[in-house]
Amino acid sequence: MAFRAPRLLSRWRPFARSLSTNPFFLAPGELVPGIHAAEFQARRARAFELMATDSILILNAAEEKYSAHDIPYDFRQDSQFLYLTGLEEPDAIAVLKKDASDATSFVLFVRPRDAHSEQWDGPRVDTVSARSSYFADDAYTIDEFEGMLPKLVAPATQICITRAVQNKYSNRFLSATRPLQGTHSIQMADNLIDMLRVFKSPAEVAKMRHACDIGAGAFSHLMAQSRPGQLEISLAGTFEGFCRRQGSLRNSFPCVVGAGANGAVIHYLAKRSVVQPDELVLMDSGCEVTGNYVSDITRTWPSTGRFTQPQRDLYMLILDVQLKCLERLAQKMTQRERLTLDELHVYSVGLLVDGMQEFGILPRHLQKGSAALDQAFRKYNPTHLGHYLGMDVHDTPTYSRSHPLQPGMVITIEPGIYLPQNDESIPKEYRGIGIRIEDDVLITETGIEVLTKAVPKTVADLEAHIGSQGS
Ligand SMILES: [Mn+2]
Repeated sequence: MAFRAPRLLSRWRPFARSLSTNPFFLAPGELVPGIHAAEFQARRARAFELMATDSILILNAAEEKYSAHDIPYDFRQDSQFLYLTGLEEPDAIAVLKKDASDATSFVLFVRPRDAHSEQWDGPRVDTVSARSSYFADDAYTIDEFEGMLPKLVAPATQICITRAVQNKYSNRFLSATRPLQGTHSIQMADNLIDMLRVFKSPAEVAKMRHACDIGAGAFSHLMAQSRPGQLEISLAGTFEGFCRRQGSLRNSFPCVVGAGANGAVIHYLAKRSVVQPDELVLMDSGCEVTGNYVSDITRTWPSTGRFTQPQRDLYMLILDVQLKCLERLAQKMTQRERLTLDELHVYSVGLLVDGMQEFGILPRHLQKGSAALDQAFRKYNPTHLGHYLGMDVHDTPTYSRSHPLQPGMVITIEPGIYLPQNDESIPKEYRGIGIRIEDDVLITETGIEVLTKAVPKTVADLEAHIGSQGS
């Protein structure tokens, strides 16, 4: 079935929300809005199935980080920890234990109650609620972890841990596990959890849809107000303000907003320039809703709402490649045929290379499929077509992109081109142009659903939409 380009909304629609609805409201039994404690229990049951007999899996909560004395960064829970526990507190450790007879238990270590700290920072989950609300079989305070760990481990127990952000583990965890390093093998088990996380449950799909709806609404909103003379950082601010108003907790990553040649810098975070007339603006941003679920969207548009000819040439190429990739994906998924992200990437590179040779950006004499042509291409696009998306932006990184795509997965499709201003080997009119178009796509039982389709991307829709609302 051919992919039908979605009808695009010319104006963003605010989400209807009465004063009584709060996106942070927890229904009885939920640990994260929309996700019941029983779902976390079911996830642990699946993790136990994948774990070896006589093994334990130790999960560390994220640590609180500070930007200056006494000034904390916004706390974001470690996604592996959150996925299996539902607990959004720092200073916690979860242990999933499967003993030699395959009996399983879930042990939580949480912060001790502390009236002084709780007066400053709010109430804590204690060992009682760890059992009653989080369904821990056993619960202790975090300072009991070092003493308890040897009791959870038999001589032959396989110890599994997960990656820490920037490989930084807490001193408590390091000193508790150090004595075991001589006697036990310690394995990284992220692949085990990634294997589960890559498939989204219905509750998770609803969270992904929520993050994508808010992100898409924010893009449509800020693009309608976009005009030359704006600071790059102001577009980021408009995005963030819209998302916070809709109940998004934070960005999924710092906004990338690049005007003109800044757009050719793939992860341009500086945002220190002013948008000039006849420049393209490349914006890559996403938001996060409760439970760590994120969106990741990129659009590129002309600052005045009108493309120059060279801009239009390249924009049409990238748009065409993006639509063809979506169409191929839809076809394969509808027919239940095998397709991987890597295969779709290779397909997109073929199309991009053809177009870039046509425009004289890549040497026309280089043979299709040759190493020289591939190398030349990578100079202007070193990125992959897409990645898995979920509780992290570059989600489930241990789950290979050579696995077939299946229902329940969410991926990005984001072809691009990045032509440096100072590269004299490319035609002058194309120098300093950066373009990427990125949508988030859910694989369904019957095909695909583009979760971010409400954001304009065709030339006609962009021309009608950019600057259509004053700010
Ligand atoms: Mn992306």
